[in-house]
Amino acid sequence: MMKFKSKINSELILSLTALAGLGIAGCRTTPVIHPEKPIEIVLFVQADKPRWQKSGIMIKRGQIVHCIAEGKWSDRNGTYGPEGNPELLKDHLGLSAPANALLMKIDYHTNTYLLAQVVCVGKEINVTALGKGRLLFANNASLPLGQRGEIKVTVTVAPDADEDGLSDYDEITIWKTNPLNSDSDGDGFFDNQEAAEQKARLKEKSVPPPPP
Ligand SMILES: [Ca+2]
Ligand SMILES: [Ca+2]
Repeated sequence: MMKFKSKINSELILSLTALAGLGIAGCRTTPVIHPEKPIEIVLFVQADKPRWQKSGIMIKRGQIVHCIAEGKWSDRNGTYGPEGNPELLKDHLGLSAPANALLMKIDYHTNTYLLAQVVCVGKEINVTALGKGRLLFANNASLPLGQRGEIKVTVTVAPDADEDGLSDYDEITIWKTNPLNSDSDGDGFFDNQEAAEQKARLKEKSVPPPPP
């Protein structure tokens, strides 16, 4: 059963966008919709480099950074995936990160200070950027030397005009919600909550029932 009460088609969204644009023209922070499909960027993160590695990707505030990491790396204790070894918990840059885990952060400069904001850890991440800057990756540098291998990371940076955690592209093409309204049907639940709920339901259905 579809939860969404209002299915807004793309044409209507474009009309609404035009109206919204007229209504708040002159406002300094008028959000702009980017309906085009975001580009995926593939890069490799080395396991034996303890420093933050540049991805060459610039992030703006409000964009969604989707990151999928795959592959393996090892240290003298074992071989791990991007999620690391959850039994070796370390306090890393204020995060309780699994040892050897892939870490991602956005770093940006002001006039005199370097501000580092660690945004996530793990093998699949979807976060909304709270600041702008370069996207950097690192393994967990708190492990002893001797790590080797690399992990392939696929990054998609997608604009999110209403900052509800769903990209403009996904709202228009998948969820049929309004990319300028974080609660398109006005029922008090944000679009990303409703999308996550629907995804979970679809996943449940795809799992075959246990044998009798
Ligand atoms: Ca959105
Ligand atoms: Ca809603």
